Amino acid sequence: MTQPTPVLIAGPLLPSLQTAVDTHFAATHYWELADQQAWLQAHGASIKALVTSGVYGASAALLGQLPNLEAIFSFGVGYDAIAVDVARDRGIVVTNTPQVLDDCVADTAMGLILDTLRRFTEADRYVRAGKWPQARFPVAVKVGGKKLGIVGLGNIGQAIARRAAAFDMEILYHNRSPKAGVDYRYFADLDAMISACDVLVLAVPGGKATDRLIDGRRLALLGSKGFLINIARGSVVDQPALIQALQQGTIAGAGLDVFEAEPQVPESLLAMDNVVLLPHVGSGTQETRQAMGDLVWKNIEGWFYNGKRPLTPV
Ligand code: 8YV
Repeated sequence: MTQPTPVLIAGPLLPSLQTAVDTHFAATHYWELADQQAWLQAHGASIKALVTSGVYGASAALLGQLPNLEAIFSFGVGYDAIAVDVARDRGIVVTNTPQVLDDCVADTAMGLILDTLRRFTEADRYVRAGKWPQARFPVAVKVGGKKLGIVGLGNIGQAIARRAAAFDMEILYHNRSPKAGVDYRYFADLDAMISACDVLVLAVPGGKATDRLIDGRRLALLGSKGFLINIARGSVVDQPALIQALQQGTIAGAGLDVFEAEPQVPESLLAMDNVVLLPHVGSGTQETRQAMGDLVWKNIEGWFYNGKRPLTPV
């Protein structure tokens, strides 16, 4: 009988995925190891695959201690936390979970747009605090008719555009090149789009190419009536500059599902009423997380049981 293949699991997975990996492989739970360094020195060379997520990632340092790694299977679409350059150089395949989460992430973006402009969460706090009998809650900002500027019109960006169009928003977008088959207004120049829009939504991948793309100067272009929505990565925004812009009224408000150093959210943001803060729940529904887990498993199957043919390599 052949021995099960040794794999490393970076952190706790969706239970059904974890059970599948534990059942079919000789799986080591990295997060449960008392001495990770000692374990890597003794056993790192035996590991053929790493199962991880967009959150746990796979650092260059970790990959350096897995010299015979063949594949990295990640739960999540974003792979900015995975050292893909190192993987490419070594011929290690990396897979992610595209498309299956587009709808839920776009729903989250739309929810943040509605909540941030209409101040629903703030209004909920107002009712709970018993303030309604004393005074009416102040009026908010209408969503319909506003210009939505989408940075990154990939699958998620397009799903956001479709939803926002149904709310009668006018769609503008900035992308490396115009998208075929859409009639939204294209801006080659990001600054020009930010100056033209009322609500700026970030739907680009994280990583070096987009690091602090939205800085203090660009927030000033968004303007005192403008709103920022981020469902991409905290790294895309200069967070201290955002906090300053919110404090000084340089922009009107923000809806954030992602932060610079998750799960830490600065006190200054917690103290503000004109921000809606979510704990990175963009893809977080039972259905979508199951679909993501199923896709991770299909990639594992494709690699190990179907001639090294993963379904969704990056
Ligand atoms: C997380 C995400 O990866 O897909 C992504 O890129 O940001 C999320 O779906 C997920 O929460 C991982 O646990």
